[in-house]
Amino acid sequence: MSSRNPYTESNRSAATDNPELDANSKNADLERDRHYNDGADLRTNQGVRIADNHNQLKAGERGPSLMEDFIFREKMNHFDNERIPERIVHARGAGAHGHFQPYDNAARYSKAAVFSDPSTPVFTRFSTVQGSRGSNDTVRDVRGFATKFYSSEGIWDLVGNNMPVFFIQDAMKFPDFVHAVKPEPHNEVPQGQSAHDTFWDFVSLMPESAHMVLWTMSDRAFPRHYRFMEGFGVHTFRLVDAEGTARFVKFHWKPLAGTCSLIWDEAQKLWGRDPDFNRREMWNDIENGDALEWELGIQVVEEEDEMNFDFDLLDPTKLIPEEEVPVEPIGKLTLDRNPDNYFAETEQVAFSPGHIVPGIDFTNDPLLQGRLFSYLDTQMMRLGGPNFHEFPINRSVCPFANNQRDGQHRHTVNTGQAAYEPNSIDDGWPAETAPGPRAGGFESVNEKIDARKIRARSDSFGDHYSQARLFWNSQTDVEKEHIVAAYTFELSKVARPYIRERVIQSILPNISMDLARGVGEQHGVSVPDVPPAEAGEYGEGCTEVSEALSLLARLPGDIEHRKVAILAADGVDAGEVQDIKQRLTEGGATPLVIAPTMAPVTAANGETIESDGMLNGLPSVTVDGVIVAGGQTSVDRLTQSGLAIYYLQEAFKHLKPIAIISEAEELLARASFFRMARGVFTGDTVAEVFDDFAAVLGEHRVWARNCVANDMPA
Ligand code: HDD
Repeated sequence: MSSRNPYTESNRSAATDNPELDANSKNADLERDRHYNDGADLRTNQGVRIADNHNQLKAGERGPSLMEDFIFREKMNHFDNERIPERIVHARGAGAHGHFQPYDNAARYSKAAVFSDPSTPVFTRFSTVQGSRGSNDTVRDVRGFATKFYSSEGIWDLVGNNMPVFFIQDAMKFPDFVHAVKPEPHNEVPQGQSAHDTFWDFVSLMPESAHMVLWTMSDRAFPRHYRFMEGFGVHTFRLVDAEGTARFVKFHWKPLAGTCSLIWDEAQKLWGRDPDFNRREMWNDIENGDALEWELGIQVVEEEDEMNFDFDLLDPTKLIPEEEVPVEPIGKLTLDRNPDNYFAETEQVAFSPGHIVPGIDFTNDPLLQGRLFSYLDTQMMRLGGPNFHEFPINRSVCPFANNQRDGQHRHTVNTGQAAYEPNSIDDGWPAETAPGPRAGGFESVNEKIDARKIRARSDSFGDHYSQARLFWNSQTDVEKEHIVAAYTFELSKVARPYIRERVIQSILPNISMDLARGVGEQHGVSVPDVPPAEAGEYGEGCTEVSEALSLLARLPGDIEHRKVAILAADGVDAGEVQDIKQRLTEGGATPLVIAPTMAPVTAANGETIESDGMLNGLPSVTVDGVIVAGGQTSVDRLTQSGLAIYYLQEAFKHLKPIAIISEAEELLARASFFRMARGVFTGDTVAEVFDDFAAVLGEHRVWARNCVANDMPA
C-alpha cells in the first residue's frame, strides 16, 4: 500500500458503504437506460419531430435526392454503422438474467460478498466457440458458460465452459488453436464445426489436446437445452476466507434438472429445422416462468495438499475426479428473466476472468494467466475503447470511483478538479481501502515466488493420456459407440489421409485400443499393436473409472421440463388429448399438440383443439417423446400421412419414448417398428401406457434401443 494522505483518513466516514443488494438490483439499475416508445413522436436523434418517414427530400417527385436531407442522412448513417465486430471466439450466444443465492457453508471458504449476501444479481451468457454470430446452435462444439455476478463488492465473472478441461496448457498456443479450429482461411469452410483438416492437423500434433478432444467427441458437445448442461470454471482458482486462509478450488455448475444431450443425427437435423434451438428453448421457458437452475459446487484442496495428485493442479487439461475430491454445493443460480434487447445486453456484455473480487484469487495456471490479458484486450477493440464498463449491462451495481478519465464514448460526467491521488484539492477522495474481511480492499494471495525466468513447460504437465483414458473408461457402452461414431464422422471430413492416419495411429491408441480399432476399421486404417506414446505420457496405470464423467450419471429421473408431442388429426378423442395434457402438465412437462396442418383439429365429439405446431414445423427433433392420441379416424389419417410416419420413425431412431393410444397395427407396420420394440407403448387408454412412457422419458432416451436405431432409415 502507498502511504496514506491525511485528508483520506480524516474524511473516511464520508465513504460509501456497500449497498444492500437483492435479486432485483441489476434490473432496477438497467431501468435507468431503458427506452420506451409508447406514445412517442418519431424524432431525429437531435429531437426534431419527423413529418415523413417514407420519402427522401427530392427536387421534384421524380427528381434527384437533395444533399440537404439531414433526416435521411442521419437515419442512413446510423444504420450503416450498426454492426460491431463479433467476438473472435464464442461469437454466437444467448443470455439471461437471474440471481445467485449462497448456501450457509459458502462463507466458510471465502470472504467474497457473493458468498454471504443473501442474493446477488447475475447475467449468464451461453455460447458456442467456433461459429460466427449467425451459425447454428446445435453444432458439435464446446459451450461457453459465463456468469457475471453484480456483487455488492464489485463484479465477479466466472467465465467457464460446459467441459472441465481445455485443449491446450499454455495461452501461448491459443491463437494457434483458434486459427486451426475456425473455418479455414482460404475458403472460410466449414462454419461452426471442427470436422476439417486444420483442426485435426493441429490436435493430432498436440497430444495435450487429446483429453479435451475426447470430451468434444462425446454427446456433451450438443446439449439438449442449456438447463441440462454442466458448467466448469476449468482452472484451479483460490478462495480466501475471512482469516486470510487461501484454498485451491475448482468450480462446478451442476444442473438441478440433470444432464441430457442431443444425438448427433438429431443435432445435425436441427441445424436446418431450428438453427436457434437452444436459444429459443431457453427464451420460451423463461417467458413461460420455467426458470433454469444450477447449484454452484466447489472441489476444495488445502494448500498443503497441492502436490498430492498424480497430475498438476495448474494444468488446465486435467480435472480432479469427483471420487477423489467430492463437489460440495455452496449456492444456487436461477436464470429467470430474458434480456430486453439482444444487442444492448447479450452482445455488449463483456466478461473477463480478470474480474474478481476480494475473497477470490487466481493461480499460476499458464492458460488462466494468459486469459487475464486477452479478454480486456479484445473488448477494447470489440466494444470500441476503454469505457465499456459504463454500458448498462457491464456497469457495476456497487458504486465505484477512481481517477480514470475520458476516452472514446465516455458517458460519466466526472466532477471535481483533482483526477489524481494523493490530492488535497478534493479532500483526498477517492481513497484507498485497506484489505479486510468485509468491505475491504482487494489483496492478492501472499504467495512466495523465488524463481528464474524461463520459457518451459513443467514435467508435471507431461501425461496427456491418463485422464483421457479415465474419461473413456467412464462412459457407458452407448456413449462409447457415439464417441467412435463421432471420430469416424469428423475424420471422414478430413481430406488428407496422413492426418486421418496420424489421429488413428498416433493419438487414439494411447486413449484406448478399442477406440482406435473402432475408428480405424471404419477408415480402413490399421492400428499398431501397442500404444505408441512414451510411458510417461501414456499413464499406463489408468484403469480407473469416474462415474461422474458419464452423462448418464445425472439423468433427470422425472419428466419435468420435457417437451412431448401429442400427434392428433381430425377425429381425435378429445378426452384423451385432455387426459394426456393433464398428466404431462402435472409432471412439469410441456404438451404440444402437433397436427398435419395449423387449422384447429376437429375432435370426434365435434370439439375443436388448437394445434401448437405442424408435423414438419415442430418436427420430432424438437421434442423428447411422442404420444399418438386415440380416436380411430385420427390414427387412420396419421397412418396415411408420410410426415406422421416419418415423425415416428425419426423419434424411434433418436431413442425417444413413443406411446400409441390405439390398436394401430397398420400405423406400426408403416412406421416399421413393432409393438414390442423397446420404449414403444401401446394400449387402449392413456392410463394403460402413461406411467411406462413417463418412466422412460425420465431416463431421457430408450438407451437399450441404440443397437437397432441405425436400422431405421429416417
Ligand atoms: Fe476464452 C471468450 C471461456 C480460454 C480468450 N472464453 C470466452 C467466452 C467464454 C470463454 C465462455 C465467451 C464469453 C462471453 O459470453 O462473452 N476461454 C474460456 C474458457 C477457457 C478459455 C473456459 C479455458 C479454460 N480464452 C481462453 C484463452 C484465451 C481466451 C486461453 C486467450 C489467451 N475468450 C478469449 C477472448 C474472448 C473469449 C478472445 C472472445 C470474446 C471475449 O473474450 O470477450 O478474449
